Amino acid sequence: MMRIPDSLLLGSATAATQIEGGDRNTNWYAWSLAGGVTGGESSLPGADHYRLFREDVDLMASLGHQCYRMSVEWSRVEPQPGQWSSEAIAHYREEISLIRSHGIVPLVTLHHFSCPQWFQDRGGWVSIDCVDTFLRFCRTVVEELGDLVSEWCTINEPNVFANDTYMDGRYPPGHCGDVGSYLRASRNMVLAHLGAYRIIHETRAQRGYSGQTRVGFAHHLAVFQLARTTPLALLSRWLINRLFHEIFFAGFVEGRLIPPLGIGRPAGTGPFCDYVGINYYSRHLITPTCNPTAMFGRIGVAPDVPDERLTDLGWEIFPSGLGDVVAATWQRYHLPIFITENGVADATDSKRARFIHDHLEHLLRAIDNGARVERYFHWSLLDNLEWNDGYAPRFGLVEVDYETMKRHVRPSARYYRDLCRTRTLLEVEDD
Ligand code: IFM
Repeated sequence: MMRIPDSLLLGSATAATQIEGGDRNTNWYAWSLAGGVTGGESSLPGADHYRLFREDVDLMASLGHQCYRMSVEWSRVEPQPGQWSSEAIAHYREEISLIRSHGIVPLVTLHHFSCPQWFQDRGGWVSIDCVDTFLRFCRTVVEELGDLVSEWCTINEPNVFANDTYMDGRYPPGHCGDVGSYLRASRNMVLAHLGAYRIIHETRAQRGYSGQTRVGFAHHLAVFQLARTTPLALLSRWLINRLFHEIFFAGFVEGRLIPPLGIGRPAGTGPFCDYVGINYYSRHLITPTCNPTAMFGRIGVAPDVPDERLTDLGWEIFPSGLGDVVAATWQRYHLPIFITENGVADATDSKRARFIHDHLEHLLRAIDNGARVERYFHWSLLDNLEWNDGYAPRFGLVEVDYETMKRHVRPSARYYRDLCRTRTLLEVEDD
């Protein structure tokens, strides 16, 4: 059985809007009221974590987690432009202190798909002053929480966010095929990351906060597969890769704007990232199209993938892809890697333990081959609001009964707990 090196901390990840509940200031509240979530569900209940956070932190500690990725909700901390909520800040201070009291290392995300409604009303990530507005929020959060948090994630999955907001219409304000906004928002998020990187380092240094400051972002990396390697298919994959992966690697990690985002180095010389965060879920089959509003390719699943290798959302389970994206990212940058997300929608919990085992197996092989991977955050600690897909997809190690908000530890969470405790990739007992 493979050993899990001590340098790799194992834990779980969540995001505020998906679990906290009770926030009417987030843009997801209005979006859900307007029917943006499947079945007319509301963002309001979440998993009631804002109220139950003490219980949830105890739960993650009892499950042996060594690190925890969470986000702070911008709309709670800054309910009106430039007005800061002392209640929200005190809440997050209490939650993070509790996490640390269990010896769990927190990683805090500053932007995870949601924003205050007022920010969206002003144009969101395509507005003229969005970067400065976001940086004002970042500065306040780091001033208020920076003594408790040394590891930060500026922006979660800028590629998925820009795609689902401006190309696919799934996230508020729901534009479809708006290539101009996709590019403008992506460019603004690059600039926001570069500014936040500097602010977080400067603020923590000026205030003498302890712990090594580490700032990165969470990049969603997909494996793209072609049915046939025709010249058109190869071109299509190149274009999708450029628009979905490369412009963000260049911007966030290298501090470079590359076409079609722009040209140049807006923030001088680096570094611009202390680690690269990878969110990995699946492999996608690309069918070429000449349509720029579909990024020149339609994404799907190969027809020969059997049911047992599909998640409840119909995504292919493809564990070797994690090893491949980690190896490629390590080769390219030689920066520490955090697996900021990896998980499966699996309501019956029949696939999750095997999913964890197989992905970790490929991750450990990549580590054996030299990649420096320091965190693995399983997505997710709890069942949660899967954005426009509502509450039906179940990503949690811990099941949430949405009628009672009671938590039930799934068998896979116990399996994962045993990995955390034994530091060994234990075999899965299949039924
Ligand atoms: O739930 C999301 C998360 O918010 C971002 N990454 C992918 C997850 C599963 O779709």
